[in-house]
Amino acid sequence: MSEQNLTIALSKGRIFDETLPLLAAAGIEPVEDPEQSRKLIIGTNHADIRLVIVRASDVPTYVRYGAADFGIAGRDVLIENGGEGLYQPLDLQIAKCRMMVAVPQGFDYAAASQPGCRLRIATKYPDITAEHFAAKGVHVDIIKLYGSMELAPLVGLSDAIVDLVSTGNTLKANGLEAVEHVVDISSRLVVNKAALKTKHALLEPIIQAFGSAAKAGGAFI
Ligand code: PRT
Ligand code: MG
Repeated sequence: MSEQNLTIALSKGRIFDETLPLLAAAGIEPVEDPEQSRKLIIGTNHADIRLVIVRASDVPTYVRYGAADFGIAGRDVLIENGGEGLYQPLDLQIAKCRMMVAVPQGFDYAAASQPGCRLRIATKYPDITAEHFAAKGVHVDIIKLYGSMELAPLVGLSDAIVDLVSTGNTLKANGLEAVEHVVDISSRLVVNKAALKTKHALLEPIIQAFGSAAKAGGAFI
């Protein structure tokens, strides 16, 4: 009998929802729904496995420091805020979307993004944005925002935004259009490196179950 416990860091919303079938495949069922309960620590049908509910961008931090043994984080978060020090064995192919450049409909992006041009971009992802435009030879003034990026070009804060797009409905509702692809995004399993060794017997079957359940293209990486 093992006396070890496992703590899993997840964010509410789309990642939690899309992780439920993966947890089920590993025989893990949360006893409460974080959308209904205000609790941040949620038990499961296993006395030794619990979930902690954190902001999406905080998942890597909890796992890196070992406050959670593993978690699930978007590739956007891992690229921008750093996935260093984390073992990333699986692309789960959940919470998929695309990071795109978007502008007000009718804005001549082709002309405005010639090499040597200067653009003002609002985004939650300054590092990814800087790298994208540096590769194109376009100068950018980056304005860091924490949400509602779609508003920025509508009120003259920026020429364009770099944001995540899934259905495209949010852009459309705000008179914006996607004009350039930056990177494809999906969510990954991130595992604390020490836990991988010390809790290997507990973790390995879960990682395997997630890998098989993420059949829609889930890939060991
Ligand atoms: O919301 P909060 O500020 O707490 O944090 P968060 O936005 O980082 O978390 P959350 O739960 O909203 O997203 C978690 C992860 O889901 C992200 O890190 C992405 O990897 C992934 N994901 C997948 C998305 C989307 N699709 C997505 N569409 N994250 C955000 N969006 C937003 C987008 O920013 C835009 O505002 O949804 C809007 C666009 O959606 P459509 O369908 O209208 O195109
Ligand atoms: Mg959000």
